[in-house]
Amino acid sequence: MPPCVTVIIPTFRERENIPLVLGRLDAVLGDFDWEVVFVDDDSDDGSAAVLLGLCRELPHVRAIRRIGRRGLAAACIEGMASSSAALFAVMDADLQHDETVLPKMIEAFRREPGLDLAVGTRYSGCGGMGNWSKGRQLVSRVATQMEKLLLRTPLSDPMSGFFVLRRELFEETVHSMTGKGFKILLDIVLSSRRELRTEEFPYEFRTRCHGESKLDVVVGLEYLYLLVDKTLGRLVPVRFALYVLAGLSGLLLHLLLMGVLFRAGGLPFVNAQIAATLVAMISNFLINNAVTFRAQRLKGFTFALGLTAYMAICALGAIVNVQSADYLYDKGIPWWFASATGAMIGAVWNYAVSTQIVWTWLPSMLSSRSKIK
Ligand SMILES: Nc1nc2c(ncn2[C@@H]2O[C@H](COP(=O)(O)OP(=O)(O)OP(=O)(O)O)[C@@H](O)[C@H]2O)c(=O)[nH]1
Ligand SMILES: [Mg+2]
Repeated sequence: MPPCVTVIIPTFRERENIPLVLGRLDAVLGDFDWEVVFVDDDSDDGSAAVLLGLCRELPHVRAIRRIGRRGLAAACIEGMASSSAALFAVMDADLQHDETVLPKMIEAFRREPGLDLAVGTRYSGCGGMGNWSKGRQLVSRVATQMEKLLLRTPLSDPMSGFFVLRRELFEETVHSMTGKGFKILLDIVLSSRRELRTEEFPYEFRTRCHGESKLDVVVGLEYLYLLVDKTLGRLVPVRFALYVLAGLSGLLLHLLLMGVLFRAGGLPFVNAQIAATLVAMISNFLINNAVTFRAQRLKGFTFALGLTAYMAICALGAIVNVQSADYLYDKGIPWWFASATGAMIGAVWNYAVSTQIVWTWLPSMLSSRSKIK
C-alpha cells in the first residue's frame, strides 16, 4: 500500500538538522500513513552517512542523493516523482517551518475533497516572520510584492516553502514548471492552467536551527527568471517570443551584410540579398537549435539532417523573400525597407514549416526508427 502522504525535504548541508526535523515529524504525524523523502544534493558535510543510517533503520524514511546537481525546486520535483502517495508535503530541513500545522494541512484534504493546495503562510492571520532579520524580511516582502504586481496569484505568501499538494496537481503541472531556483510553490501555481482551490494556514516562521542559509544572488536571479518566464508566457508563448528574438538577430545580421556587400562593396542588389539571406538563415538555425528548441536540440547526424531540411524549407521561403524584396525595390521603395520586408515574409514561412518538420517530425521519426532497430 502506498503511503497517504510523502513529506519531501530538500537538503543541502543540513547534517545536524536532519535527525531533528525527522523527530519533529514523528511526533506530529504519528496518526497518518506517511513517509519522508530527503532529497540531498550530495552535501559535503556528512549528510549522506546520516541519511543512510536513518534509511536502514526506519522504513518510513527514504533518501535521494543527487550527484552533480543543485537546486531546491528541482530536488522537490524529483522527490515527488519518486513517490506513489496521494499527497505531497514540502518543508525545509532547518526547522523554520512549524510542523505542528502540518496535520491540519493534511486533514484539510480529507475534509475538502476538491482542495488542490494547503499553504503555510507568514502573511495572514496569526502568521509572522519570527526573528528574521530586518534585511531578510525586506527582501522577502519586495519579492512578494513583485510577484503580486506581475502575476497576482491568490496566495498571501506565494514564496512559502511549506505546503501540501494533491498528486493530480503535480501531474498536471510538472512538464510546464521551470524547475529552477527556490520558489517551487510559485512554479506550481503559475504552471497550472486552471483556477486552484487553496487554503491557507498561518504559522510563525522560526529562526534556522543549525547550518547556514543557501539563499544567494544566483537564487535571486533564478527568481527573476521565473517571474519573467511566467509573465511573458501569459502574453505570448515563450517559444514564439524566442523565435522572434532569434529572427530579429538574423534580420540585423542580414541588414549588416547588405550594408557591407551592397552599399559598401557595390555588389548588385539581388546578389547581395541572396548572400545575406543564406548567412542569416544559417545563423537563425544555430540560435534556434541552441535556444528556442533546446529541449529538442538536434545533435550529430540529426543536426546535419536538420540543417539540410531547414535550408531546403528556407530555400522556398528565400525565393519568396528575394522576389518580394526585388519587386519592392524596383517600385522605388528604399533598399533597407524592401530588404527587411522580404526577410520578414520568409521568416513567417520558416517558423511555421520548420517548427513542424525540423524540430518535431524529424526527431520523432529518427527516434522511432532507432527503437524499431
Ligand atoms: N537539495 C537541495 N536542497 C537545497 C538547496 N538549496 C537549499 N536547499 C534546502 O532547502 C531548504 C531551504 O533553504 P534555506 O537556505 O533555508 O533557504 P530559506 O529558508 O529560504 O532562507 P533562510 O531563511 O535564509 O534560511 C533547506 O532545507 C535547504 O537545505 C539545493 O540546492 N539543493
Ligand atoms: Mg531556511
